[in-house]
Formats: sequence, structure tokens, C-alpha cells
Amino acid sequence: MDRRRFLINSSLAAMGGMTFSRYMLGAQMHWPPHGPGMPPPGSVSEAEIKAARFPKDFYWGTATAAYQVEGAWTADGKGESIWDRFSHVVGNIKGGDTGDVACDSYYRYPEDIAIMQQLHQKSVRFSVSWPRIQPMGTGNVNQKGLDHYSKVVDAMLKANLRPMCTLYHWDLPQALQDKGGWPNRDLYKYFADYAEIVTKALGDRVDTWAIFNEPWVFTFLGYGIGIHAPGLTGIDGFLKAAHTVNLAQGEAYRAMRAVSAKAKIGTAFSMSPGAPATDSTEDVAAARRFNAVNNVYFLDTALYGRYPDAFEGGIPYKKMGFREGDGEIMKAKLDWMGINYYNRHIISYAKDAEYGENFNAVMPHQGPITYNGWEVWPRGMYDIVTQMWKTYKLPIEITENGCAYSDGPLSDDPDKVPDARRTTFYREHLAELARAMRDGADVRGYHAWSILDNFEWAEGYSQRFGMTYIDFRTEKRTIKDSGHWYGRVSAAGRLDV
Ligand code: GCO
Repeated sequence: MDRRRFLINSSLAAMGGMTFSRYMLGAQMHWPPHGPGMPPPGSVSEAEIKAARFPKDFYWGTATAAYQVEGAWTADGKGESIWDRFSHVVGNIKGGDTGDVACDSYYRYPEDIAIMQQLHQKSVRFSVSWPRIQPMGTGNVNQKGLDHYSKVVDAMLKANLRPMCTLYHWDLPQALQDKGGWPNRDLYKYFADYAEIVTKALGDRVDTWAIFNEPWVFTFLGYGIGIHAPGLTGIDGFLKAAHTVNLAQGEAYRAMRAVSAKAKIGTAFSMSPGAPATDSTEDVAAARRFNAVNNVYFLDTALYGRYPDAFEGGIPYKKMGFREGDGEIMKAKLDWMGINYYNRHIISYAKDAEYGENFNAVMPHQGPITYNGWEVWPRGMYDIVTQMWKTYKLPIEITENGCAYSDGPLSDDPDKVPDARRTTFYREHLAELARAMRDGADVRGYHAWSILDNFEWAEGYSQRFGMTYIDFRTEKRTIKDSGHWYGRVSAAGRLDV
């Protein structure tokens, strides 16, 4: 059994029925295979592709994260992060990989920005590394860290790119983990201080901010099942970490708003449409609980100051350390919501789950399967965007969408990287996004994950998500066919290019 899947299964079994398969490679239901020459199930017609149109002011972009691309893990006064610590422990990362060097983008960001310009990009989503700004997570500010990101933002603006800055993409200062990490409630104020420092430094040139990236993923995988940093397990740890992060989102929002009235503030949420396996009352209720905990556990708290009903036995307020007044602290009047869409799930009722989520979430394998075992299901983009627009009527940015395939340069033409499956993936997901927009969803931009092959967390460099191939021995960048196609789309605002 795949090491990672073993880890997840054994942790989840200990936690009762909450199973999330986006990071459980290969969890699948068996569907009748489609015949040779037939389009795979879930594929999008050429007519839909041709019909897709995007507004002139649509933000065509790509996304990265500091730890996954920067490298330079000790440069210019940076403090240690939990991912530095976690990746340096043998066995945590496939292949023994680390983010010590990654894509060397801390130094090579001008090259990366030049690629974005070549591909007619209008937006770039990046993240700031907290330990570069406050090496100990609190207290003194590392001016070299701020200066670095100031130069990066200036280079983005010079290239006519809109910077979208994610304040936290999982690289917590290790010094704060040594104080208990996100389950320690004190971190919500530390995080707000950090948010204020960065907004003061960059807010004159950056107006679009994502406070967190995928809060459910980093709290559940880092503190619930331990396959991500800091590698801890136990549902109590997840509940406490998630609560501190909800408090931190509200506190940081107020700190950022106080610095910048013009800031457009959101968060990038991992979201997945979860359809009930049957129309039974139990499965339909289980699907509602899946949506509550997997999709909106950090959104309802921000918009309404209350938790969504994710637990059959009632919200475990005591276990999460909920205090009087926390509802108000969690509130953040977000200007937009980010959706990171990769997969759909099928949800069924599960008895005896330890904390009342009481569902099983399985990623089907009816559609094509990517290199890392994820199903390709473009319709899910339409479903999740439409669901979120109809429910919240909050402007949307697709903050991540992409796929892992390991296509590399041709031996007889090293400047060419044919990756037709990735182009098909993007054509079909963008067509479904265009359909959701035709049906009324207010979507402002789309950020492909990712412009570069990069460090894919516990999978190391074994999974290539980039539109640009990275030779990690030399750091040579080679734009793949999908990247050239995406550049034409970004210039034309249509997919039949
Ligand atoms: C995530 C993270 C990215 C991943 C990407 C592919 O969504 O998990 O935001 O850092 O690398 O999604 O898994």
C-alpha cells in the first residue's frame, strides 16, 4: 500500500469515520470503463469549449507558494519553519526531498515573472513566508525579509501583473510550533500582528490579499492526521487548531482593514462538491456535514461568526476551546472568496465516527486519473462555483486548479515539453468555469496551479503540476505546451486558440 495512503488510513481509522480522499491516493469506486475511442466520462464537448468566453478584465493568473518554490531556506535572516523541520525528518517526504532549494525562486523570481509576461498573464498569486518576516513568529521584524518581498512586488507591477498575496501558505515559524502551534490560542494574535506588519509594508502596492491558503487542509493534515507539518495526529488537535485559525482570520482581517481601506481581502479555500451516494436521508445529511466541514468551516465563521453544522452530535465547542465572544472575534467581512478546486467526492453516512462528522467521502475514479491518482472531473468546477455563488453571492476568484502529470522535455528537442493531458484538463475546467459564469456566477479571475513544477509537500518533487518544466538539477525552466496554450488563452479570452 502506498506509504501515504497507509498513513492516512491508519490515522483515520483511529479517528472514526471522517475520511477525506483528496490526499488519500487512489480511494475509488468502480465504474464501467468507457469504450476505446469514446470520450472519458465527465469530459466536456468541443461545442462547450468553443462557446467559452471570458471578460476583457478577467484576471488570468497562476499560483505558487513560498515554501514550494523559493528555496533559500536560511537566507537573509529567515527563521526555521515547520516545513523546514518536517521535511528534514527522514521518512516524511517521498524521496527524501526538501524545500531547501526548490525552484530557487527566492533568487530566480525575475525569470519566473518573465515567463508570466511571455504568457500574457494579468495576475500572480504568491505567498509571503512568515519566518522571513518574523524569524521567531513574534517580536522583531526582519527588514531583509520585507525588502525581499517589496522587490518581488515591484517586479510584478513592472510586468503589469496584479499581485495577489497569500499571507499564510502553511510555513508556520517553528518557534511558534515550539509553543504548541495552531492549537495554542495565543497564535491568533501573533498572526494578526504579522498580517499588520506585511500589510503596512506592501499595502501601498498590493490590494488583493488571501489571508489563509486552505485552512481546512493545513489544520486537518498537520494536526489531525499528521501527513503534513508539523505531523501531529488527533481530532482534538485539529479542532483546536481550526478554532485558532478561525479566530486568526477575523483578527487579521481587522488589523489589515485598519491599515488599508482599499484592501480586497479574502481567503483561498479548498473546496470540493460532495454529492450524496444515494438520496437516503442519512446520505443527504452526511453530504451536508461534508460541505460544512470540508468547504465552509472557515467561511461561515468569517461571514456569520458561527460554525456550520458539521457534526451530528452538535458542535464540540468545549473540545475546540470555544470561549464567550469568540463568535465576534471570528467575524471577517470578506470581500471575495478563493476556491481551490481539484476533485469531487461522493458522500455516504458512516456510523460511529468519533466526533460526529459521521460520513465517508470518497473520490471516484470514473473520469481520467492524473499521475498522483486524482480523478479529472471538470463538471465539479461548475458545481462548486455555482453552489458557492448561489449560497453566498460573494465575488469569486479561482485561486487554484491544476493537475499532476510527469511529461518532460523531448530528447531530440529539449525545449519542447508535450503535455496534452494538462492542456485538456485546463480546456475542460475553464469551459465549465465559463458555463458557471454564463449562469450568473461573478468570477473575477483564475489561477492555474502552477506556473512551475514545485515541491508538492509530502510527495516532494515526484508530482509535477507546473506549466513550466523544472530540471531540479540545473533549475532550467522550460515552458510546456500547456503553458504556451494558456498564454494564447490569456491573450484572447477564449479557449479555441
Ligand atoms: C494545496 C496547496 C498547493 C498544492 C496543490 C497541489 O491545494 O494543497 O494549496 O500548495 O501544491 O494544491 O496539491
